[in-house]
Amino acid sequence: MARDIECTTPPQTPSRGQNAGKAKKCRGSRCLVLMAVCSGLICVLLLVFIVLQHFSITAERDLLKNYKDAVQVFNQTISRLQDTYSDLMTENDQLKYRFNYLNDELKNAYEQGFHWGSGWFFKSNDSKTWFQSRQYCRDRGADLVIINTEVKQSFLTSIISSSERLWIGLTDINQEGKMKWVDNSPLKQGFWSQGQPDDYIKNEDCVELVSSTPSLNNWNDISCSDTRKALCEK
Ligand SMILES: [Ca+2]
Ligand SMILES: [Ca+2]
Repeated sequence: MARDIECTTPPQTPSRGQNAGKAKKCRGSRCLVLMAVCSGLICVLLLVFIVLQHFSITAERDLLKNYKDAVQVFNQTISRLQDTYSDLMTENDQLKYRFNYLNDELKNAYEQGFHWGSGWFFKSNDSKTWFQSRQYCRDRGADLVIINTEVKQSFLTSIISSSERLWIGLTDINQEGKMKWVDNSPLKQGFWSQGQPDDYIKNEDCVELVSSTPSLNNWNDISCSDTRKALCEK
């Protein structure tokens, strides 16, 4: 303070040498103050830099930990899904085996005749005309099958071999375009193949079931004198 006063107070009657000494002293004091201020500023800046670095490193560490946790959860989920997939594949194989076994059993039963609902179904061994096939069924106390529900249509198609074409008990031989079942009831719901019945060359009055086409669209009218095996229902 005293030195500041000395530096700022103008000399009263100084000699030339005294003035030069005092000016030198003042410049030295100012340099020291300036250096101290600069040092202080550098320290503050360093402190701020260290604090910011600390926060930055802490944030990165937290982020890395969160990332590791997420990767661990992800890996655990993948592992669980792989286990579940493996179990499902095993179960799927078992169900396929079971399905094939039951399907074979069902088809064997079909070859010999089988019960479904309240009916007994069987087919003839030889291909004959519609009337001969109907007689085959009647000789055994049955008649050509009547299919009047979607469930029955789907079931019978599923059990018939995929390459078979069988007579069913439907005809319009008495009046063209008026399909009737063998019990004389009119057709209410048909499961025709696309474009059928077409009464091709006006000579198709009896109906076959073609099992190779979609289960709800596999009927076709053909000539009654064509030969097919009979699908009988008792
Ligand atoms: Ca016809
Ligand atoms: Ca036809």
